[in-house]
Amino acid sequence: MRFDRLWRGANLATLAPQRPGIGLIERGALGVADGRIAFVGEEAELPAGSEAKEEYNLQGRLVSPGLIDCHTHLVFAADRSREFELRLAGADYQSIAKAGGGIFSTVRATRAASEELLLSAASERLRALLAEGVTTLEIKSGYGLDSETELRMLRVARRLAQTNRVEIRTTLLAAHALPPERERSAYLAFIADELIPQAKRLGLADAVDGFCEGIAFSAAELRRVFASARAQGLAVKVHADQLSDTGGAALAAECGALSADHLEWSNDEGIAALARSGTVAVLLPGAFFMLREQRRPPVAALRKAGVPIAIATDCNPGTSPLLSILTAMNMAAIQFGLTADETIAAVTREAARALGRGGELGTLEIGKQADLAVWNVERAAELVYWVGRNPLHARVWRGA
Ligand code: DI6
Ligand code: FE
Repeated sequence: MRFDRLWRGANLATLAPQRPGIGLIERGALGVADGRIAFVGEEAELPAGSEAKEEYNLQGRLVSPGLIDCHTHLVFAADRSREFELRLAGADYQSIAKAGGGIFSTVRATRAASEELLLSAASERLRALLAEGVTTLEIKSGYGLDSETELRMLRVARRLAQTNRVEIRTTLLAAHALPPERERSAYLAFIADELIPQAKRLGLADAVDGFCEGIAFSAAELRRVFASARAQGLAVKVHADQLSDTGGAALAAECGALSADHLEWSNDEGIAALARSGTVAVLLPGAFFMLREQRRPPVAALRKAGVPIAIATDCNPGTSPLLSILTAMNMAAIQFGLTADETIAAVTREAARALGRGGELGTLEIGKQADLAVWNVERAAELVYWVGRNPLHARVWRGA
């Protein structure tokens, strides 16, 4: 076989579903051609006469699929450290939002920010994620709540993908909160009938998300938004049951959502429905940590029902100013009780599914995009174990 690049002497965390655990192959080799994986297996099984333009001996380093951060709000203006101070002094998140702070303070700042300013702020955040081996991420809008700013946020997300070696999936989250100047049903009609078709026409959105919560929108209200998304051929994602049980999981399943995210308060019927619809549960330990939540997502029930579990940073200025997917992994294991193997699958194979990219990304299998992370660790569990160590040795995107 002829490869563009060949890595030998690797421990491969393939995440191939037919192998147990993380699908470890010791003394492995991985060859790429035209940006895709062309060989993955034991070095001893490399076909005789294999040649590569470039060859590396990894001396026992671990190779995993490039990490996937499947839920971020990376594009926004201004931080919310002032509100953080108020919360440290005893205020709570929902009352700050009700008093016009919270999400709305970021909306005001983001509306006032130029595209270039949003781009440079988000670029810096993106660099932190890439430095930890992230090769794909999702970015949501949701701090504009008007067409001009929502589309500007999505354009920034698209531009980030043009200037960095990374894949970015974009999600329209206009249904994040009701803007103070709008009437509820008129705003929802505007999202469903104008903004979603416009974002689709401009090629700016891959998916549509909505915040199903007491302080945001009800399941009944979001149904109309998601129906429009489906009609436009866009995927659906749902912020579901984060602060209370509002039937978000069941709504996600009903709308054929790729993912239902947060899920701290999801009930048993909702979980059963997610299992039936094949919707991925995206757990967000950063928000749980920052809000000092007490109620954990129902990991045991999700596991028992066979719902795939992903983890993401939820990077946002209000509830999860977290720019480390590795830290999110440790938090998910410690706070939510995931095993190390589940945690690694949650930021690779399952995160790819949460973005509708499971066919192309998230495992080391022949034919998939050659997005890899090479780690200075002997054992994969170290990726979950260390807090604040970044053992990334190299990041490979599309084979290079
Ligand atoms: N859930 C969250 O935790 C964030 N959005 C959401 O839907 C918080 C957004 C913010 O406070 O800025
Ligand atoms: Fe979020």
